Amino acid sequence: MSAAVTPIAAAPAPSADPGRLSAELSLQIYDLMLRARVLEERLILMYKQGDGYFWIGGPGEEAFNVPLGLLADKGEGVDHDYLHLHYRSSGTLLAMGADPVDSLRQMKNTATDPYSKGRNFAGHFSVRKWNVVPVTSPIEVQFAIAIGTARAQRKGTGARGITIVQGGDAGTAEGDFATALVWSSREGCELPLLMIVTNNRYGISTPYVGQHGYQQIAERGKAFGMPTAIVDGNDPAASYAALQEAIDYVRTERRPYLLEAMVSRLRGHSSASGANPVKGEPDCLELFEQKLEERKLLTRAQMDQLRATYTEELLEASRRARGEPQPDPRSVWDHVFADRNHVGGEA
Ligand SMILES: Cc1ncc(C[n+]2csc(CCOP(=O)(O)OP(=O)(O)O)c2C)c(N)n1
Repeated sequence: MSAAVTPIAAAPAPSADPGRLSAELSLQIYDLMLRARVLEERLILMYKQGDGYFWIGGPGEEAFNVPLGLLADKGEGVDHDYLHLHYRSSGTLLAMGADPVDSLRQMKNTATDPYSKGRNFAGHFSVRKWNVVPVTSPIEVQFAIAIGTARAQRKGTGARGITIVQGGDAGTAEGDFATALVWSSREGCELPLLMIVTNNRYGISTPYVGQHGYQQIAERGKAFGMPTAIVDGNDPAASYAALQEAIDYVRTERRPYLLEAMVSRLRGHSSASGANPVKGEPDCLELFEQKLEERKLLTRAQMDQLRATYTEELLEASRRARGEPQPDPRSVWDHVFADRNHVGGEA
């Protein structure tokens, strides 16, 4: 028996006037964007000074990732949102209330790193009490993993939370992305899954045009009957509005939604490509600062002062992190599934 095909939902257009954020929300978002940027700058410096082995992170994604962290319903279990994030999600974590010092600990691989106990590299968050599922280094696998939590929250289960999964544009070429499109949209089994693609138009050094035969990744959602939207991820007001609309839809309808945010990559791919400032990319922080000045919400001097304060605080914190202990070698088998008796560890 052939099932009726659900008509393709009209894509909610990015709002022509994404709305001005209130003064209070503007200042809150700015503060978090600035703190996220200064954190990434400190992490890069730590890497360059030999206090870490690798850097990857989110300079250029703050205007989108901070609103995401503010809008997600934070908590543990199916009644709250599950977040399967990307390795560029520092702004989201800070907006959820993470302590930036914990990112410094992860960079220094200290035993005090709460995300991986000194075992993973920068940006690989994991927070059980907030449903932040461990960030993976293999790209895009989070899109297949997210199906699991979304199924636990599907219509009929009574769960109130939704599942949010985020990855980059190049990763969508992996089968995991198609898997998420298929599994989330099956008629009668739709999943409350918000799929987010933060499109910086590069996969390491592969340009977008060299990999995709379509203009926008969001277009792929239309074939699966789900609403799609494209947003300027360098604009926090537009991002906040687009995320609010997408999250409200998934939460209420318990069906999937594909949101593509156009973002910048301000320090290149990672430390592997130097992590140096990149010219010619719009900088969301600078653009937002101009708006705040125009609206007379902050002066240039106040913003400079705030930046200097956060920079100093994180310099101090990085010195403290440097003195914290490294993991005890005997803990190497903790938190892994492997049975130490079968892999040659101490009995
Ligand atoms: C399965 C897999 N293949 C290849 C890699 C190597 N790799 C790491 S990041 C990356 C590019 C990812 O680009 P994109 O998905 O656009 O995300 P971005 O890093 O640009 O945010 C690649 C190919 C990997 N980590 N995992």
